[in-house]
Amino acid sequence: MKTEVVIIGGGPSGLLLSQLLNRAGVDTVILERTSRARVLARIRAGVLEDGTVNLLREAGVGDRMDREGQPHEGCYLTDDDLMVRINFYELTGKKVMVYGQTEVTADLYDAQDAIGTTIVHEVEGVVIQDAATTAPYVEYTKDGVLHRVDCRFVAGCDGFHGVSRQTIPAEKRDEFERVYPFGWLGVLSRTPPANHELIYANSRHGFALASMRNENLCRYYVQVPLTDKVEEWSDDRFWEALKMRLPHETAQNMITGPSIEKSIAPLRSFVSEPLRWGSLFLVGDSAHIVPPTGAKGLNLAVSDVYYLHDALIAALKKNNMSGVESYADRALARIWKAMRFSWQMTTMLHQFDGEDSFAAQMRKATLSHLSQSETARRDLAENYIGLPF
Ligand code: RFL
Ligand code: PHB
Repeated sequence: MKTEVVIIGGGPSGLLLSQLLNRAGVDTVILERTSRARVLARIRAGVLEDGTVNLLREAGVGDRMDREGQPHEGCYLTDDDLMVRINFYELTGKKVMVYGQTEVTADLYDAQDAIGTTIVHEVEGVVIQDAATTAPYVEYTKDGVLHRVDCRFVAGCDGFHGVSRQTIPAEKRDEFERVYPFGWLGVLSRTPPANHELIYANSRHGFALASMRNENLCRYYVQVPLTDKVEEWSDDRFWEALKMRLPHETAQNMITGPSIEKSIAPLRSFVSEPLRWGSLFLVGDSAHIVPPTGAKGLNLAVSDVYYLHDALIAALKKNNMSGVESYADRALARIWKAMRFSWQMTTMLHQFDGEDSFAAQMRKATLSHLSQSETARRDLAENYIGLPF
């Protein structure tokens, strides 16, 4: 096979990149390790930044999002019973969209089907060859048969555990990492939301988040020790822990029900540089991970795609390599700011094991300051709705 761009990974970054490139007449092949059904079964992000929403529309995949997604003008940060509303719309003129990553991915697969792009599922043993040259190729095995795709560029959209990042020689990579000493236990339930907007809750019992997908589908999280197992968390135990962390009134009025999904995810901040190695580019989770507290993971993957699609179209259609040359710097400048925001939100809202009594007072003071200072709220709002691409 021969194509212009091989995309490793058929998650949201790979699919969106393929969608934008094909619409501009650039030919792609996506290689995905699992089945489409498994990609679509992942419950992950829920909040889309303003820039993400616009790029999805531009990619021709905004219709269902605009019909079924919920624009949110604000969210709440709480500290026991103190509720601080961050009014994004008043502070920045922008909103976010509550629309699940699962739906975004489903819309992208439908759009790719309509264009008729090549997506090869259930590939094994992907190896990127000659990445440092201008004639790379990718080998993979499918149903026991070895295949080869020649191309001009390779986009590594294969997530944190993919092969793309590892293709860059270890001695050429700088990795920056912070592992947090807790995880998030997430539950999905067919119940009406506890509140009409998201609540990020700091409390003496630890962090909790009340989020949603629609009027009858909720996503809730509580901070748990990394040693906890999902099996140790019955639905009853989960609801009890959640209610202790949310403001009293919200907890009292909340409707609970059986969980339809329950999982624990560890929290980490991670960046690997460089993002480019010759003809190979790292995109999304393959290059960076943020803790979910700022709702930035998926949105950051989308801004990488924005920079890269532009660069590849210019290179392939106009023989202009300037975007390719500047991709890493442009993307990293935004990545590090989202890293900072996600780390700051995580630190402001979580209890750390073995912390001193001073730390809890700092969280309280930060939330109290937010409640009193419009400047502080504006800063948070600007970052939450997403820094410009
Ligand atoms: P993905 O979604 O991990 O997709 C990568 C794809 O590559 C495939 N793959 C390979 N394919 C071929 N060959 C290989 N060797 C391969 N290795 C891997 C995988 O099967 C997969 O289909 O990365 P992408 O596209 O960069 O998208 C990034 C987002 O998915 C991610 O940033 C967010 O989901 C992060 N994240 C969250 N972000 C938010 O903004 N808000 C959230 O609430 C939120 N919750 C989460 C999350 C991530 C989680 N993870 C990673 C476990 C909750 C969880 C549990
Ligand atoms: C979610 O709805 O899954 C969600 C929302 C906001 C976050 C993280 C997760 O910050």
